Amino acid sequence: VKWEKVKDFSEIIFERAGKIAKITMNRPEKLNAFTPVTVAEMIEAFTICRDDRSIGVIILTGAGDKAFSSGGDQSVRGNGGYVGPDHIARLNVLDLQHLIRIIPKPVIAMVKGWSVGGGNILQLVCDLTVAADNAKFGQTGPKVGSFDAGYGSGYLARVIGHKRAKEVWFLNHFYTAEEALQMNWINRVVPLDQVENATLEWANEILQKSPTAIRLIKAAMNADTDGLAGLQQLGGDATMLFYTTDEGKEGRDAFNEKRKPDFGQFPTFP
Ligand code: 2NE
Repeated sequence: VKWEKVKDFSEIIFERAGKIAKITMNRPEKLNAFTPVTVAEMIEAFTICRDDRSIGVIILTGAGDKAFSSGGDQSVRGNGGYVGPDHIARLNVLDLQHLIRIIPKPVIAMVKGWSVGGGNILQLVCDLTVAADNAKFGQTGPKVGSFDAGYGSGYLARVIGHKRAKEVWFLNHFYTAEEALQMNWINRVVPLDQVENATLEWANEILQKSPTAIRLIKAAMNADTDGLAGLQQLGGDATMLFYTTDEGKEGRDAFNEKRKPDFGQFPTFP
């Protein structure tokens, strides 16, 4: 596959090949630990993917073979969050997690090497995970004075079960790709040299399916775990579809034409 750069960034690489976009955290010397800049760039790239109708699937990965991501860069952790060039301490990775949940297109994590801390939560919130056989997964927060009490714990418990999620967080062990697969933490394990092909194979299979069906399935599954915020997303999708119907347009047109709407002309389905 031939990747073409979409836009220049300093701490990520943003490319596409046809309808597939690839966002790569690019700080391999720190095992792709993220700073506020890395996260802001990822938010921008995901937002471009969201708005671009010609992109159907997004792959999130890390540069090199040693790591997907080792989480928040501890060397820029200040008082109350991670500090970037604007000197503001922030946890903008939480906004990125939410964006990955609501973006109405499948996001596939392609994991090579370490998937740790806040980096592993990014893998968790992706819709699917394809891992290389050298991948290792774990949460280190309590070792380094941190934790993720949002998706990192509640959603992790939904995915791998409460006992396992507490084990992960209380003991901070690392798990091999095979072990993570057994725990239903990830979807698929392949040899390292085949991980990109395997990920692309799934992305291309998904691209053959109805994007609206996939969008609604993603929103419905997330609504089950995301409470009102999830229902808002699913409800927004219902509104979007309703806007495309003659019944929806009748309400808009009647208002603009200063007449009474005639909704009686439309069928009600059982
Ligand atoms: C991942 C792990 C176990 C790998 O160990 P190893 O021995 O294979 O590599 P090494 O030598 O530790 O790492 C290579 C270089 O990357 C840096 C290291 O300091 C080292 O740099 P040099 O000594 O060569 O200069 N590096 C690795 N991870 C880093 C990080 N997160 N921040 C800054 N530099 C990092 C091992 O590297 C490890 O345990 N890393 C730390 C994992 C961690 O605790 N991450 C933060 C969790 S908290 C979080 O992410 C978070 C959250 O909980 C809530 C909200 C937002 C974020």
